[in-house]
Amino acid sequence: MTDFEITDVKGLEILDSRGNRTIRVFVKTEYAEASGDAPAGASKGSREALELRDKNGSALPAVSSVNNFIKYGIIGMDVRNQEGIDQTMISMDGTPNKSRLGANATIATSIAVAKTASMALGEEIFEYIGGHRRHEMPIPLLNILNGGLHAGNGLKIQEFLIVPIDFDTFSEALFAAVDVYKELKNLIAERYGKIYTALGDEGGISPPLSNTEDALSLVYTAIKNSGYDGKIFMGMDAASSDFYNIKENVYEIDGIKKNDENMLDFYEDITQRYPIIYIEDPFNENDFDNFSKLQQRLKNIIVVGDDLYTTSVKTLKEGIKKGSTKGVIVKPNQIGTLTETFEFFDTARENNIKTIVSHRSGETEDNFIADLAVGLNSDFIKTGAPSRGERTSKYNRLLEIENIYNLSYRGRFLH
Ligand code: 2PG
Ligand code: MG
Repeated sequence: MTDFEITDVKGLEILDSRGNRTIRVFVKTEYAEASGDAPAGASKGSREALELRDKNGSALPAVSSVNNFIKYGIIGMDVRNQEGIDQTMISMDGTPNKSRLGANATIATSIAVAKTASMALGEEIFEYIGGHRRHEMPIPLLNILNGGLHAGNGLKIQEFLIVPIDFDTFSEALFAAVDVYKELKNLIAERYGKIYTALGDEGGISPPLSNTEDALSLVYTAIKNSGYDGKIFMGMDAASSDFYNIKENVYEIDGIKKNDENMLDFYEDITQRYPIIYIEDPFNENDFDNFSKLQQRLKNIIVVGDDLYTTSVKTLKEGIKKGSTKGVIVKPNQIGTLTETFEFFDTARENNIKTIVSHRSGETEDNFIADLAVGLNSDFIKTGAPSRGERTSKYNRLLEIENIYNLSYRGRFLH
């Protein structure tokens, strides 16, 4: 037996940040052991790999898939052979969407494998993932005001993001964004009462608004009041499949129905009046053509595909052919293994597409994506508001990495 041979694999049920059950997997070698957790989305793309759950939401079927199948497929393999281990799970599963083993089972295992390998080698996870090349700190996209499926208010746009660009270091950028977050909380308390500063699923405030314009104006006011106009920019994740009426081919937003042309005009209008640099999922998940039209019209904005691509190379290739987006969301659990996530990331990079490593709305304290973002040298990381432990665990790990390794901040170099 070598020091790197996998000696045991074990899955168990744990809770995510919404109180839903999910899976944690431990992978063990002679001298190292680490775990990986599967996060879970609320506004999922229909092409995402499937989670295994029973009808009551329990993750026990995924646990059983780890303890009764995956374990026996990968025990004895070299933990550093990420690709071989992921390929083994892909072959054992044998379906196009991980529906037999469950993408929650495979991604938690895949993450645990990478973490255990880095521990066995005595390396930081981000170094293990990215090698010893020069790393930089990603730009955080902070979701400070929540709507859509992540909140109980009437806002149709799911996420109102702030993007701190013009700062020397990651920590300066993050702490400035925190000022804006707090100022937003004050503004909402003043305007609507403190009771309305309740938080949504990703830690953003979810005030009782139903109009996009009101939300945009509140966020921009908070940026200006904090003195960061011109340094901190705005973004949004429309997650528009969730307010798309497929029968009528319209988007139901702000109390009216908008067709494709109206939506294009709507995005153009708000980008002229607010410092918006980022728009995710502006059209429904099958509409590559309107993504392309928007990207054409708004050349300086990063239009981003999340539900559009679901971290799948095959779908990304269609978007590349059509020039649909300048940015892609990278969510390991949408595809189910790290190897496939790396392939997707590399395809985006090779095509000059901006990369955004992202959390899910249902998260755990596992801070793996912080190392993933730095390891891959992604342009951005999207991991919620700077509050709630499952979000701050990622920010705190990024602060730790910056502090120890003195990495420079990408915000200065964004072009
Ligand atoms: C998104 C994500 C994360 P969910 O749409 O980008 O913010 O939400 O995990 O619910 O799909
Ligand atoms: Mg999204």
